Amino acid sequence: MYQGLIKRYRHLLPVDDSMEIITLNEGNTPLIEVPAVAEAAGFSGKVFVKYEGLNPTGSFKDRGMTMAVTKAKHDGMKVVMCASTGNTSASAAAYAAKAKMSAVVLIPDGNIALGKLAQAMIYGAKVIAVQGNFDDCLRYVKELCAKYPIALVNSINPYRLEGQKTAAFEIVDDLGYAPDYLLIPVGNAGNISAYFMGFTQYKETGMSQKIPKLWGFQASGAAPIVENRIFEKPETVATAIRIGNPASWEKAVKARDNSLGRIEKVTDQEILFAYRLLATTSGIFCEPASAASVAGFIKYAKDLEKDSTVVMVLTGHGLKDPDNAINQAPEIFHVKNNLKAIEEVVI
Ligand code: AN7
Repeated sequence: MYQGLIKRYRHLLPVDDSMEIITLNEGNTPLIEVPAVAEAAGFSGKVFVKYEGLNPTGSFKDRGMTMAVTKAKHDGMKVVMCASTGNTSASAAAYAAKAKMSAVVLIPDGNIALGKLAQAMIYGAKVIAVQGNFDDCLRYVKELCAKYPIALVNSINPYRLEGQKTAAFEIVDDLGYAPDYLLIPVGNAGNISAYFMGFTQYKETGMSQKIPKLWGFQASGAAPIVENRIFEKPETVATAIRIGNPASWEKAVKARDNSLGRIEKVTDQEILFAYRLLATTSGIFCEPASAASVAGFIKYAKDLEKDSTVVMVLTGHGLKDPDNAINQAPEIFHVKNNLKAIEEVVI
């Protein structure tokens, strides 16, 4: 029986037998081929999505959280805390509940998707909506965690990236080889750094031949790494990556450069086009931030080597953000309670 990523990859993770593993059986997410997306972009190679929305709380954050909360529990901490655009708060709240710890989450008031807010609340976290953006929230969290015995579980906690790197292992294990390219959304820039760690470790331990080129994508209204400047007022429909001053900025630049990759920007319009395309052509529903990978693929497919293998990371589930889905979809039909009315719409 599958029992989570720590158990599966413990020989490659900083854990020892004295630790109680806090897990919700995260990881082991499917790699799904999406030929319709390849075709839409006029690309001849093999194209897959790594559907991280199928983790227990609906995002890749669970990979990092199983590690960070396991470590915090082992260290005798009682409280975990994070700043979040939504997914980290949902994940922290769930793993804290599992660990019998409490969670405090700081979110930018009015700028997180509805599903994520619902999750943090129902898992029992103390939810603090700050009249500021993510970058402000992270600053406060760092100060409070330095002052009190509270475990910080944002991705500046090194255990987070250790857990997240296992997605790279799974991709190589599933394909049987390392892909040529990995395309991924970039917000706080932890995940692209984690994939680089994972692919590097697999190469160094002889589990794969090479490190894929890592191509990161930021929203054009929140593109600090692409433009090499802090965005004081980041704006994008993809609220998960509405971040103006990423904590793992330098690590991400290193991941980009050492993998011979790129970090580019995609507009909200391109993100939403990709979001609908993936759903309507492939039956896969991700949240807008995740569609930045697909938008980047469509925009830059012309620059990818012919007949190569591409993996796009879908970081979060579409159900996280029902408001955007409803806004982007065709109207529904409202009808009277009789067969005739329904028949008119059907035929
Ligand atoms: C769906 O939850 O930063 O570049 O506070 O939720 O590692 O930050 C979320 C980030 C991409 C960007 N896709 O990953 C948070 C948070 C989704 C996300 C990212 C996030 P990083």
